[in-house]
Amino acid sequence: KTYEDLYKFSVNNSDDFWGELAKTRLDWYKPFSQVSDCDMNSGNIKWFDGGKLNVSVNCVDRHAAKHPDKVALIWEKDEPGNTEKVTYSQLLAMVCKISNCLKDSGVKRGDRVAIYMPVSPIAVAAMLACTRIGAVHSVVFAGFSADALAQRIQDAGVETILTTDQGVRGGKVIELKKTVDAAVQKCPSVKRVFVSKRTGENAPKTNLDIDLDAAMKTASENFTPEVMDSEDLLFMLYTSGSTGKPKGIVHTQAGYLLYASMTQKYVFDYHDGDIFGCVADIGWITGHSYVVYGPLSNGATTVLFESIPTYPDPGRYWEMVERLKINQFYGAPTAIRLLLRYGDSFVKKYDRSSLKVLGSVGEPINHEAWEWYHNVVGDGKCDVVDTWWQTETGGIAVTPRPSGPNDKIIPAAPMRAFFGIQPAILGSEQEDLQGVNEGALCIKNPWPGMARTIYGDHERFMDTYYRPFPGHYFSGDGAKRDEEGFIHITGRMDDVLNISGHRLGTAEVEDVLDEHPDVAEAAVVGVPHAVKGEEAFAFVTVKENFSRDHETLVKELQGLVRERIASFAVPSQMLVTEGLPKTRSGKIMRRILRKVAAGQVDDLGDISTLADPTVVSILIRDSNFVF
Ligand code: 6R9
Repeated sequence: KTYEDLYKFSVNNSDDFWGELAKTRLDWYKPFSQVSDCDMNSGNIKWFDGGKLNVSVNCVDRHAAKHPDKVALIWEKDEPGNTEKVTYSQLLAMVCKISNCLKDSGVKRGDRVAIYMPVSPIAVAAMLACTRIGAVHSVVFAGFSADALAQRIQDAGVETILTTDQGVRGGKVIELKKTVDAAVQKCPSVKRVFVSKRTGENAPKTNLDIDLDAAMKTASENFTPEVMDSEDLLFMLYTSGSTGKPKGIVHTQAGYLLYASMTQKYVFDYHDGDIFGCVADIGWITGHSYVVYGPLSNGATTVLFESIPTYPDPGRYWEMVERLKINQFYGAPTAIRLLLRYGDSFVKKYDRSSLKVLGSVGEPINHEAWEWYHNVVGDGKCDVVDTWWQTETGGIAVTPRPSGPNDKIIPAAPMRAFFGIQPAILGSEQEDLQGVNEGALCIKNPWPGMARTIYGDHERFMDTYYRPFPGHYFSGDGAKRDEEGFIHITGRMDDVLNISGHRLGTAEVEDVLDEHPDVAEAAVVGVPHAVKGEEAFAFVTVKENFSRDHETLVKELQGLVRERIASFAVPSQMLVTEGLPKTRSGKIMRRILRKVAAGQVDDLGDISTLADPTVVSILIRDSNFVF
């Protein structure tokens, strides 16, 4: 059968397709009674109902039984060449030990557990231990501030946190335990903080601390896995939306795992024995699906990259590719754009002949970066797969591969739907646009990896994803279809920025800026940036009695954003002005602000609907004083 036949079968006979795969690719305690039971109008979604399984068994035990000495994890620590390997049998022992520690301290099935750790075997084992005991993990990126961590702890009612004393990235120490302690101050729900050693420097201690390494030393290497239902919660992961409050996206056991497993294998043409190198942080969905669950469910060797692309120099990725003989490399366009600026020599001095597939994820990849990735990094020999997907889709949804062996790949577009996915481009009248067209990127049919809800807020889930285009999942992205039917992504349609692949709601930053006692109103827009893709540009108006200098205020505001959210969220430019452009109904006209931010003040477009057109000349005058 051809690829086209198989794709058609997967969408026309979805239950047969996914049912057969679930039976053969996952290990079950009890078979499921129904493949899918999904209603995209009510948002009630069930896959493999009635089935019972355990995710850690599927990711570890079954491989440890077959090939105990196969390497599961290669930890590429911050210092280059400093790797640690963990075999499947060692990983199983670690997972069981942590499971025992969690259970002994009172963590139960269904409890939410926060993980605030660097990319490391202990973090992966902690995630898997949660799945083994049936707890729901919420991994929080270890670059988020104490306030951002506290917000996520409170929203999920977290009682248990796992962290390390410190982290190290690019040679710099990150005070993880200190940050956790500051967050816990605001979170009375927290009962215990497990701390593992990363640097061994003197991290602060509190009476909630449990020394994880010491507890693991005496813990048993056996732990009977909890028998989970297919639709029990597996994990939640916070991501930004268009309001100030991040959303706890919920994924469940069987559907998510099968989808991560299938996409890891077929998008990257993964074969037994390959070394899979996804350089994402485990704090993002890419780390969940393609550092942890996808590769491990397939019994692969997966690389855990703790460092940054330019440490100790811009050859880091390729030196690592040579040394670890990586076969599939999966990274972000922002890193590719950064590295190409340093020229080809940092790439060419390393042997990259092991590489077969190069993946891109997180944001649109521009043509220059795509060509460089293909021609220089891959020597023109590797497939470059620009993969489009989201925290909400669980795994890759639109991607050039899999496809027929002679099917072409065009630069800088995700092109084709993955098996079982029927993308649709919808217009402003909610019509399904056919042929060459541009509109809202939706998915018409349910798939196993789709998110089930927003933790504690199913109404927001429905409002965001299912009500804008009834009967469809709405991604929030725009897309166009070309003459050959291939899909291109045009970018977000909502107020969500993408800064170096990090999703950030403009409203999140505005909320923080508004908190400052001198700020009357704030509006944040995105401006294009050559390396980061986008940057945040903030406009603020001050209260009437404000008389201090603007530069000091801007510094204070930047500090506030760093403290409340994270460094990547700090607006790179700010303008303190006297008024924001608004419509008569009081809506801020972001379109105008985007133009001012981009320096295109001669081309503001239609300003006839402004309540007070004089604001525009004030903005233009003030735009000479951007900090
Ligand atoms: C996996 C991940 C999702 C948003 C998504 C879109 C953007 C991701 C992309 C892409 C163009 C690609 N995005 N991949 N845009 N081309 N190949 O990144 O998840 O952090 O939830 O971000 O990222 O805008 O809606 P997440």
